[in-house]
Amino acid sequence: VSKHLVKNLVTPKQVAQAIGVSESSLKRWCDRGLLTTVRTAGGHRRLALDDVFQFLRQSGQHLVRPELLGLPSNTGQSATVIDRARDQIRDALMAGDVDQCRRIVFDLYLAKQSACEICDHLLATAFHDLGDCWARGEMSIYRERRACEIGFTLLHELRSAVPTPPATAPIAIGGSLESDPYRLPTAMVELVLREIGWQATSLGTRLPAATIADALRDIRPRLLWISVSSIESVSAFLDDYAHLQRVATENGAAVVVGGRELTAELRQQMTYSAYCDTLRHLVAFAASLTMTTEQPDRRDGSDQPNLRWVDHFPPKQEDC
Ligand code: B12
Repeated sequence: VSKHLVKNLVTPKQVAQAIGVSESSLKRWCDRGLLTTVRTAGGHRRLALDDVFQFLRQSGQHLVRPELLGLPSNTGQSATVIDRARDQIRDALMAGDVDQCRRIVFDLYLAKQSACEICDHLLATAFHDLGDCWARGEMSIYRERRACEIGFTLLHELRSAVPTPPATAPIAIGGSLESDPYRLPTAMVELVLREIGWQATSLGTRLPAATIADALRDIRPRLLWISVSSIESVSAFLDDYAHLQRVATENGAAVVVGGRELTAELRQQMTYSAYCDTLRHLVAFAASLTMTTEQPDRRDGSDQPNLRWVDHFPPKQEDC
């Protein structure tokens, strides 16, 4: 991995060789606006890695030397359908084969699967399987922990591949409360919101409610997510959550909750803008928050005022 990959910038030569085209072809694509170049302080042309990934997804160009973009050299040779990749990634996670995992994830991503689908249908499912293996005593704990580290790395890498949200994009923050160490769900929420153009930042796990309240006041996001995969004391959780929900509402943020511990019984004691049991539901809800444009009423063609989708403020309770 070159020093530019660390900064998520690649040279035109790297990209041309990775795709197997001449530098002049690449330059033509840049001139036609298919790829954007930036200049380094020293005046050299560079391409942003997320831009290159979006170009590859849209153009369907194959990588002949994927390693030049930091991907395993055999990228492009595994399944491009999630169903087929599921068993492969579970086995690779169990074996601690990070390169194979990366290849599976990026092959799917380059074949236009969304990060959201990859998280919901590939990674989450693989981790559920790993949990079942662990529970049956068929897998030593170190394999599970190692798989988590790999999962976290992959989410981070996918985060670099999705387009960087514009500075004007709505802001979302979130994480898990004090008794909850589960890192993958909140990292997935961040990734998926970024994929649909939100400036999303996961604050991490095991957060005291007071510090999330500080973040709400300091950052004033449009959306707060709380991921709930583990609860030590139900009453402490409900108190913390109620406090946060109040602060969020006072600061104009919708609250989205999700996670395996949120039983129907628990949810009945909580107020939230949306409960989502998959990331796909989150995408639909987040999109509804930003849907403010005039929608033409095509039903009768009359000159009645257009239907207008407005922000859900004050946030209303909704099960997505
Ligand atoms: C990895 C793991 C751990 C790791 C986590 C490491 C880390 N830093 O993240 C560690 C080592 C901490 C751990 C510990 C324990 N674990 Co554990 N763990 C798992 C495992 C294998 C994967 C968890 C995971 O990340 N899944 C992937 C996520 C992404 O999937 P998900 O939670 O379903 O999330 C999806 C949706 O729910 C939704 N979603 C989730 N959150 C949110 C939030 C929002 C806002 C939205 C919109 C959507 C959303 O989107 C996601 C994508 O679809 C699970 C198995 C499983 N079924 O998940 C067991 C599992 C959860 N663990 C289990 C157990 C028993 C434990 C321990 C009690 C073990 C022990 N004896 O010490 C401890 C408890 C720790 C605690 N304080 O709670 C059991 C729980 C059983 C039960 N009925 O409660 C499971 C189910 C394993 C099993 N099959 O038995 N664990």
